[in-house]
Order: sequence, then C-alpha cells, then structure tokens
Amino acid sequence: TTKLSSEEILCQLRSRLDFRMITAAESPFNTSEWEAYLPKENITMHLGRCAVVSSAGSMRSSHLGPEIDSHDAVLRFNGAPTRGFQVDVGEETTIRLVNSQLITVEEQKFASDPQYNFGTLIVWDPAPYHSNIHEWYQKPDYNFFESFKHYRKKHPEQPFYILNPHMQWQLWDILQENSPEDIQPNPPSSGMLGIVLMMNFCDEVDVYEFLPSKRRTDICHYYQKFFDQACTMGAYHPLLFEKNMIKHLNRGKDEDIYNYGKVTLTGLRNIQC
Ligand code: NCC
Repeated sequence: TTKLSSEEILCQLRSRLDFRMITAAESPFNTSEWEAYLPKENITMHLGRCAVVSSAGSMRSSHLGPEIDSHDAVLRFNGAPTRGFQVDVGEETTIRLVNSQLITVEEQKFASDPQYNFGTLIVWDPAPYHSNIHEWYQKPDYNFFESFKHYRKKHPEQPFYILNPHMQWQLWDILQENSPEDIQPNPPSSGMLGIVLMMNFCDEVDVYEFLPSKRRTDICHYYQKFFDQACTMGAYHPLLFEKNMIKHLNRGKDEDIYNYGKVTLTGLRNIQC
C-alpha cells in the first residue's frame, strides 16, 4: 500500500463519512412509537476551537483543565466525570458521546447521575459490518432503544441523538485501507468516533491523551483504579491503528504530544480536496 498524505486522508474522511444522526423521518424510525423521541432534523453544529478529552489514566495530574475549558466546545466520553477532576480535565461539556453498552448495562446510573444532563448527548451502537439500518434495528449490539426513550421522556429538552450506524464502518474501511496490516473487524472506539465527529463540527480540534503523553500509564481511566494495558493499546477496538492515523494527521508539535498528550487536527470544513 502507498501511504497517503495527511491531506489525502482528511479528504477521505470528508467525502466518505456520513455524519448524519437518525431522525424521525427515516424508516424504520418513522413510526408513531418514535415520533416523540427523535429529532426531526439532523444535528447542525458549527463550532470554532474544540477539545476532545480521552478518558485515559494519563489525564491524571495533567493540569490541562483550564486549557481544555478555554475551547469553544468540549467533547467527553461515556461515564467520564468532571466533578472532582476539574483541574485535570476541565468542567465544560458540550457533547458527550456514549456507547450503547453504557446506556443499557449501566442504565440506572445513566438515568440518575446528573453528569449526563449537560450538553448534547450522542449514542452509538456497534452495528454489524455494513448492515443496513433495518437489520441493525432488529438486532443492535445492545438493545438500547428503550433506555434511550426512557431518558428522553425524563429530559425532553436535552438534545440526544443516535448516530447512524454506517459511519463507524465507513471510518473502519478508511482505517483498514491506511494500515499496513489487517485490523480486527470491530468498530472504532468511541474516542476515534468522537474525534471525527468534532472534525466535522469544528474549525480546529485539539485532542488530549488519545496519543499518550509522558504520563502514560496502565491505569485505564483517570477516574477509576483499574489497570489494563488494553485500554490504551486496544483489544476489541482497533485503537492502535486509530492512534497511528491520528498521529499522521497531527499538525501540532511532537513535543506537545509528549508533554500534554495533545494533537491538533484540522476541521474537515476547512480543507481543499
Ligand atoms: O473506556 P472508554 O471506551 O469509555 O474510553 C473512552 C475513549 O477514550 C480513549 N481511551 C480510554 C482509555 C485509555 N487508557 N486510552 C484511551 O485512548 C479511547 O479512545 C476510548 O474509546 C468505548 O470506546 O466506548 C470504551 O467504552 C468502555 C465502556 O463500555 C464505557 O466506559 C462504559 O462503561 C469499554 N470498556 C468495557 O467494555 C469494559 C472500552 O473497551 C471502550
């Protein structure tokens, strides 16, 4: 394989990823059962400087909080808290991207923990490879639909979207095409999905501790005492390949990766293809 330039990869991301959210207008969701719970229109966000905060243990003692909060928008993942960790991870949350496992398996916590009530929520589910939306609807990886409706009923004013399941596999294809080896046939991590979502919404995206800094650790999350190397290197998700691609796309300095775990990416809107 010939290695594509970062500009060429950015153009692939822009032309091949379908960033749409599921709306009440599309089959099989265009029923009365769904009408009250789904947005009528796709998400629209035009943001300036954005921050993506990985949940990695190396966020601990980073003191990146004020820098993260200085952005126009901040994206966080799954159950990652801000309370008690503001100094290291900041306190703003504009978007929270959660997987379908979190909202089903941890449904009680999801329904009751006020940390989820801020900003816009987006949920994604590991659908089968390039399955159509009807097949996926019959057999999602986690049956999160009831839990989604339940939350929407309780918080009708909070924007909450379901990411269309095509995007993850379009992204996986791009990762595979740009990797020298066969990668595992599992969808990209929430981290990688969140990064490309923000590249679509923002002029510029700073990502923290997706590429580990000098604080790199086997502690999985900054908010838990749980050790597992797979959290950083990947097991189920093709994390290593995601991280290689993000490294290739970095416009920032290598020493910013080392010191702050920081990479800077260009928004997809601003590129010439
Ligand atoms: O751990 P998780 O991810 O919630 O982390 C969010 C994203 O941060 C990046 N990360 C995390 C830890 C680390 N040491 N290095 C990192 O780079 C990754 O990009 C990661 O995606 C997920 O991707 O959705 C994941 O979710 C958890 C879990 O489902 C949720 O936290 C909800 O409880 C998965 N863990 C398990 O299933 C046990 C994890 O594999 C992936």
